[in-house]
Amino acid sequence: MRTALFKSTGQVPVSRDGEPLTDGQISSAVEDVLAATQFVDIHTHLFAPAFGKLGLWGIDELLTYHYLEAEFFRSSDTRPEEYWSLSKREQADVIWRTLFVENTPVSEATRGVVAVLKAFQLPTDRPDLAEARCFFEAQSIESHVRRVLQMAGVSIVVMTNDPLDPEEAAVWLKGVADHRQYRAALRLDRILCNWSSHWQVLAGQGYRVDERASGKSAAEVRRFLVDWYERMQPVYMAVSLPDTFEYPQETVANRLLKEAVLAACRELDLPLSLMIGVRKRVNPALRLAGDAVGRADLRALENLCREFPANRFLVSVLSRENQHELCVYARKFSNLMPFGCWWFMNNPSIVEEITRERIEMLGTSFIPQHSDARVLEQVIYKWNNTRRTLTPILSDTYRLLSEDGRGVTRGDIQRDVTRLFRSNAEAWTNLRAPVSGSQAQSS
Ligand code: FIX
Ligand code: ZN
Repeated sequence: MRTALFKSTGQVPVSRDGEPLTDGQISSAVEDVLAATQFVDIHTHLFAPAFGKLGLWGIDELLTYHYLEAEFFRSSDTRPEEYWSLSKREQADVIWRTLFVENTPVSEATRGVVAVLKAFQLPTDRPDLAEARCFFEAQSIESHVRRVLQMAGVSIVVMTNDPLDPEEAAVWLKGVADHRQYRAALRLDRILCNWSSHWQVLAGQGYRVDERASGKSAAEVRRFLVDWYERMQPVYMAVSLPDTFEYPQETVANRLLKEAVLAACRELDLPLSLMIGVRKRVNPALRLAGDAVGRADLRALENLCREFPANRFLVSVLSRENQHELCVYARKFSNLMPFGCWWFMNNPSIVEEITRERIEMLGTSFIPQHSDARVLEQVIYKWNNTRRTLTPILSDTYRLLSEDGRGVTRGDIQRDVTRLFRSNAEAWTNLRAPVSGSQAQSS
């Protein structure tokens, strides 16, 4: 089947909106519409060029992606501590040799690197990285970003921005130009999941907080969030929560969640993104590659949606077993928006199951995917894989509808794909609001 790669035509093929499509026409219409529609990438770890070295790109970063590091340790005798002592280039070389030369790159993450090389017409079977390095080293980041997002069919990328990361905070405090294709998301993990190690940073910045988050602490954290809202103009606030997350429960984190974060989100009209189910560092030796998954008790989410009907919750769960429950909860709470097939879920076999059950239970009222890209060029393979996986799913859906008695037009398909991959996200966040930063870069 032709891969529905994003085409740079920039316009949707002429639509014969009024004519119901025949079964034979449905699949190619779905493929065309997916290929020609620019998507919003609602969650990534990418950074706009103005953030300098915080933004990862190029072949060495692609190969040292923590997904590939986890796979590397399974196919090499190299011990983690030996690997961590290597330079970035040496790490990339040993991963390339082990996973792409000595073994066939059949996993999702290795095949993704192959797809990126192919997208730039680079050889995908060389014994070393010389030619690829030469190509990426010749790119200038501004034009490379434009080209990569255009190849991926992505118009807007939402970053993950941590005001308590000293390196990133310094960039924001110096003043950073807006980029029309990147928007911020205010990340709260250090506040909600590691208060004991970070409350002093806020105290040091003049916020009257203490370790037990007593007294005015919650109000002061809310003031901290509003201050960073002014700087970042985030489209949502976000936190990744463990599988053990419970609500209600008398904890400092839950008090700050309720009295500072949810209150600030209502004040600023922002959704809160909850990413639930991670088990951090189950194997610390693998560092970022050492995280795993646990099934969460989603009654915590049920309680939050019911107790805070004026808040909007943008939710992704990491356990496959939690996906069906998330769909059911989305049917019960219209302030709950499921999004993405997160991390260990972002594999075609599981994306297919999750997406089919979401369409069956939610229609088009959800956000099917995000890339979670950490390295710029990953959006190329992650989003074209999404187009490839979604084509048969949406085609089957429309064929069933047609069989059951309602014809489907290209206009229907365009409306649905736009809702799934753009307007659901835009309606839930500030994405439609123009960035009001100092100067929006022209690029
Ligand atoms: O919490 C998160 O945003 C996770 O997506 C990351 O911590 C994780 O490392 C990742 O990049 C998964 O794709
Ligand atoms: Zn992420």
